[in-house]
Amino acid sequence: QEYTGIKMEVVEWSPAAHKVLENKLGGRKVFLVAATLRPETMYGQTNCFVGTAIKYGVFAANDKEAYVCTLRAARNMTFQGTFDVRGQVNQLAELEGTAIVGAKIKAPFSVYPQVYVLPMDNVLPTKGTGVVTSVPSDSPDDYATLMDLRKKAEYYKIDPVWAAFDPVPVLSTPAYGDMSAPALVKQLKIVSQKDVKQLAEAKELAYKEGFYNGTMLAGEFKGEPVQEAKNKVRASMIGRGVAFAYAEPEGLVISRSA
Ligand code: ZZB
Repeated sequence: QEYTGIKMEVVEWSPAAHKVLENKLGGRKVFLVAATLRPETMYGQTNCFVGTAIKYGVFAANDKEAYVCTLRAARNMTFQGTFDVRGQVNQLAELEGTAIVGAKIKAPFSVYPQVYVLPMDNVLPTKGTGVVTSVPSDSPDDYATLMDLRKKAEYYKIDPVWAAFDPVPVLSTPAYGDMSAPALVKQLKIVSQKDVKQLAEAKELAYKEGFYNGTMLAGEFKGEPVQEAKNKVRASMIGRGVAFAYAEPEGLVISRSA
């Protein structure tokens, strides 16, 4: 599975995370790394998700940068030229998902330059980096979760301000219009992130329609078919240093929809 690792620089930590990280970073900038298969949708990021029951590490990439992801992902990265020392993990600190929630981060290429980290029930610790960037216009899971969080901010222990960025159109498809996720959530009568079965189906439909029939509505490659824009956006992000290739070894990929 070839993902794109999106580097979301932390601008402001929650007080809990700040306390844990004090004196541990050696002056490094810290980035949450989100693994995505849809780089062309990054224009529509409204937030980022972590799992509240997941433990994350802060790993030194080099003298200037550190990445937040699962230990499992960091181990994979050590063999992919992501860190300056090959085969070796240099963990600077450990953070609970709950401590990362509320952090303010940069969302590269998004129409919203800075967004917040929110909790999601269905983040798998065994897939990608354990950090998921959220595009509620085109990911049914992200849309359903964002709506849950808005409806029950107190229950999810979030400040409503963190979930206030609205979905924006990124690509259009003949079947689902300008925003496939809300269209599919409605069509399949999905009411919350707990509807995992229907969400898996919605994801499949959104993927296929977006990839084969989608046209870009935002960004550098506006007007181009998604099939062509996908790798161009990826290359553009990598070229600007806001993303890198991240692969998952075959056979170890556990899909959320499996
Ligand atoms: C942004 C995005 C925009 C995504 C979209 C999807 C969509 P798959 O096909 O099952 O491998 N993801 C990544 N890591 C995790 C994780 N640990 N737990 C839960 N979800 C995760 O799914 C790959 C996608 O699942 C990734 O691409 C990421 O969300 C999420 F418009 O990144 B995506 C129709 C989907 N649209």
